[in-house]
Amino acid sequence: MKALNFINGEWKASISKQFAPVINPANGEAIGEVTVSIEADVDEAVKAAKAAQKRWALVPAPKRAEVLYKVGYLLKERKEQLARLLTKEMGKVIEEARGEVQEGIDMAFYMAGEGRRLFGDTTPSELKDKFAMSVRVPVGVVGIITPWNFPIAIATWKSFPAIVAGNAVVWKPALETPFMAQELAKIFEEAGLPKGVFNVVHGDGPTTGNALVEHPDVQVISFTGSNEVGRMIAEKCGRHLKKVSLEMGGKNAVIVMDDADLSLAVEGILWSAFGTSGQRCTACSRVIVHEKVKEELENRLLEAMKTLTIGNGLDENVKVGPVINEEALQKIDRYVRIGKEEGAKLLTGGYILRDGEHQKGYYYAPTLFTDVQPTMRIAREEIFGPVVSIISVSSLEEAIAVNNSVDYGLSSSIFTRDVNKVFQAMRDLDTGIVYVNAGTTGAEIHLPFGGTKGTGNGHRDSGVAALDVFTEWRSVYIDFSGKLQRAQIDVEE
Ligand code: UN1
Repeated sequence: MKALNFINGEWKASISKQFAPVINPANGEAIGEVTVSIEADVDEAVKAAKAAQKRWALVPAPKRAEVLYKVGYLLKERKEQLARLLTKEMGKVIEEARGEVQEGIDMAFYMAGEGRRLFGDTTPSELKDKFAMSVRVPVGVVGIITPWNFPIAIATWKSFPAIVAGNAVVWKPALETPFMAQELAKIFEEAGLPKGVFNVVHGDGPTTGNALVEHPDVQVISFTGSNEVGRMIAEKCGRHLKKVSLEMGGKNAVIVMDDADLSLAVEGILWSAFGTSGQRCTACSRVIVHEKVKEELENRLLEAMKTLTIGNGLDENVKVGPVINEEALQKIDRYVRIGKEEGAKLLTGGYILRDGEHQKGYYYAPTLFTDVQPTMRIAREEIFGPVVSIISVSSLEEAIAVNNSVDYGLSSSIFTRDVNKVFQAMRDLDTGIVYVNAGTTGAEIHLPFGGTKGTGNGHRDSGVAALDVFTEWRSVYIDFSGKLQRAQIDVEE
């Protein structure tokens, strides 16, 4: 299998002629290769996008939406096939891969519906015989840069609203997971999207991603990835006065109060901490527990973690798949060492699996630390692996303060049966997403997705909020008085 660039409706290798191997993290085997692009490829894609966008913007939005409906049906038809390929290139277990493709399907139908809305506002004018309104207009060429952990869903959150709003897209997927991009481009092609409206350029961040960020004809950058890279992109976009939307991870906590349903809390923690092997921006990596139920929760968690079968995600019985590569394994392991050095108590896990069938892939044992202090690095920094830190508190106020003490603000959750605590948490937890009696993962696509503080820069993916990233407001005044009416001057006192 070869992943190629998709530029102006044509499949082509990069001018560089360079290819990189694509590795299945479950067994270390190469499943194909991907073309590695340079600036000239990006420039070609942007030029094509720029020309196509002018025509696309003139297509009525409900007609643009029809393409998205077709995309939705094609995704639905191919759900199983796509999910299997996704598991092979990224490693997540098949059930979650199906869930990820489902997110894309949901996003297609949701955004197709927006094609008949794209609401503006009509506002009273201060003057007689005059209409005032604001309408959404497309921004132009949108550059999308996405990570490997959700190789198709995140791209749909960004490209579907961009396209329905009348923009053209140049997408740089992660080099680790190029085949989902390939499949999405094919689907757009089959759905009849005009050439050049959706383009894919494979490559690395420093060259290909950077070329997109620096290109003068790209008006918006929408990025999901690390905080470090996001900040660099924001600086560059700032210099070019380019609109930028950033989603950069989290240090998400589940709060368990002393009145919580502990069985439910254990299920919620297990799913959101070890699903996708902890490699979600929304993954639970802290458990903030009331001291009265700490020991019981720990025991129940330890018991439940024994049921986590680890292996190749294509096996339906496997609950935890591999992490993406050796570098990720080493990073997670480093954090475990840091945790031990900081004085946290390791309850289980804390090692790389090197036995039998695990030997060839990249597997990390689900890991639980307790007696963690909120100031420790393992409680503050994003590990992006199956590692959870338990922090004990004595009140809801303290739990909220600990939750809010990190630099990130993506997702949080509280398990409690007390309605007053629910509302207090909803008001005071400083995150873009708050769950009550559920884990920290599982955001639905018709709600805004993103966070506060180091998680982002105030924009949101998904939901109707995504349209704010991909449109500009145009204010229009229509005077039918037949006279020159001067605003602020010709007003009756
Ligand atoms: C991510 O990890 O970047 O809410 C996205 C969730 C998923 C999306 C996660 N729907 O966990």
